[in-house]
Amino acid sequence: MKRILITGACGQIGSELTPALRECYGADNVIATDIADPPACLKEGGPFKIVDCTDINAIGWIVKKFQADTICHLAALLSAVAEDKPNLAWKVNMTGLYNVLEAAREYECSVFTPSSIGAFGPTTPHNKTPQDTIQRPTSMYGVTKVAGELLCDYYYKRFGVDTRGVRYPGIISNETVPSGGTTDYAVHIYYEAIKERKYTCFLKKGTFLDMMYMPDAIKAAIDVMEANPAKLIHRNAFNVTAMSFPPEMIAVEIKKYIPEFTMDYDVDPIRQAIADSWPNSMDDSAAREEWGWEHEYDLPKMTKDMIDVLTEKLRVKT
Ligand code: AKB
Repeated sequence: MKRILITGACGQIGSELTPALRECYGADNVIATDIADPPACLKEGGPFKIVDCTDINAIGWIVKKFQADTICHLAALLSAVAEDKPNLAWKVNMTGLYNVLEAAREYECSVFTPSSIGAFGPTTPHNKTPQDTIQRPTSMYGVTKVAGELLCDYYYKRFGVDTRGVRYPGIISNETVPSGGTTDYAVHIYYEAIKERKYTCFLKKGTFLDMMYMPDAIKAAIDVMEANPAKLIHRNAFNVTAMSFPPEMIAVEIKKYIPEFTMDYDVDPIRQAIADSWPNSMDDSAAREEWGWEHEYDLPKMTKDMIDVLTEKLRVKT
């Protein structure tokens, strides 16, 4: 039976991965942690503790006290905010991961931690980006993601810690709005389309990026953690993707449900430069071959679901 500790549980992924793990493994076996106060559903759905992963003693203490055997380490700063606050990004993304790996080594836990398309850079092949390829990112976020991938490989090889991970693309979801990321526009656009019938995009037309709907992102995390280790050639940082599109393609899909929707552009040079350095589309065949990764949602199916869910949710709120 697993005893899972989650860091960054109040973030975009954590707020949906936590209930999914509680459903799979039992609410009492999954402790959510964050530095932020949790929403009621996280607090009431199972154990919750305020824990700062940059504090090595706090992480070690909670792992020991909860008798965790698995850590899902999600606490991290996203790309745009990391560019704005590189010192803090290093502290949260690198010190936080190091502390988690040390606790995992001491208390014999396995670790799932996500990497990102941000681990690639301008010299990486942009189309069908291979699993193993050039990784010379030019953002602080990317630097921490590549270093994190390597650190996880190191802890596996050197200390036998069962580390696993995926390189997530932009994740689109309707529970918690992401902030500080480059792919956030692909979430904001749905909220604004429903509320305002218009959206101003901070990335320019033609900017292709890999994306994934949250239910697939949750499935990827659980499937890679459950994968048969004997079949894994890679361990950390599997490319996983579900779709690739530029902003104008989401707008076309949204217009099928909201015909009066319009989009214009006010490009943010920082986020545009980050997006331009990332792949247009990744090759995720290693994940498909080694642990049977399969996505369910493409752009039309996701758009229908996002519009249905958010129409209901935003109506309730107003
Ligand atoms: C970001 O935009 O920073 C993240 C990511 C792709 O890692 N969503």
